[in-house]
Amino acid sequence: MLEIQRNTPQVGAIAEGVDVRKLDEECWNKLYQAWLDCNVLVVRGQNLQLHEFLQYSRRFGTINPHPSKSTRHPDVPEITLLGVNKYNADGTLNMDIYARGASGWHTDGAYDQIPFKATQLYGVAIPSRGGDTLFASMYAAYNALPESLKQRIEGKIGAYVYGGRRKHTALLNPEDRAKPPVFHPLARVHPETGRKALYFDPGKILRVEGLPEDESNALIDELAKYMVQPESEYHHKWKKGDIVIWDNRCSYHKAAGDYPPEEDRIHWRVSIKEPQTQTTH
Ligand SMILES: O=C(O)CCC(=O)C(=O)O
Ligand SMILES: [Fe+2]
Repeated sequence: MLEIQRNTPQVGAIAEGVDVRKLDEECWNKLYQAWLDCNVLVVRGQNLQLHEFLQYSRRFGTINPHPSKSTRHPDVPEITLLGVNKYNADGTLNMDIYARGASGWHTDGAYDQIPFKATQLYGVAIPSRGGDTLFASMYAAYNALPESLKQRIEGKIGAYVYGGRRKHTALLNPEDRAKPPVFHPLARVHPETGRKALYFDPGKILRVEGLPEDESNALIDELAKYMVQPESEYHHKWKKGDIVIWDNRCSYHKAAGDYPPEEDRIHWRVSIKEPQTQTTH
């Protein structure tokens, strides 16, 4: 029987006692609502083939192949493989693969005009220690801003590219590295919950539109201090067979990136967007 435990007051719901291949409508509605309420939904104990993971993922929206072509599954481009091909030809650790998602708190897909609604991971191989995924709430970040800062960002637009100010594009093919920026408001109302969130990503933002460069950088640094509110954090400790989905419209995340490199840590990942007709930005 489906049991959902809400993990912290703000982020993380853990569901057990359900097989996502055989969900009735009532269970699905409960899972989806828990996800909207808690930003991150964990479903434990699954045993899935690739096509079953894709089928379940499509219930959340449209799956888009990730722009990092070299890390796509060779036969199924909608699936990104995390933690595969971790070693370079000379035997050194490829940090772009090993520490993917670990360089800072972020939200996925801000470099797209329609950013990712959700990212969903399925745990295929889990190391004996380390390798957690950390989450925090963008609603809590917005609520924690002083009133003056809320007013300063109201109506302000951020410009984003994949590599951000550091131009970190190692996982992109050369022909995909020079895309023009896209634009998103810094304070964003979630299209399904109606709650306001601080939407920005220090690793992908280029500038805040309409500000001189030094002021833009100073504002980005100031906002970054509020991204992670301690009471809104959830640290997920992976078990094989876990599915974890996070809402990129209202949560930040980061890989801990601290597992023994000689051990496998492998996930299947899908990037999910809102169907075009539902977008509000
Ligand atoms: O591997 C992880 O724990 C998360 C990595 C990440 O940032 C992502 O998949 O978007
Ligand atoms: Fe990420």
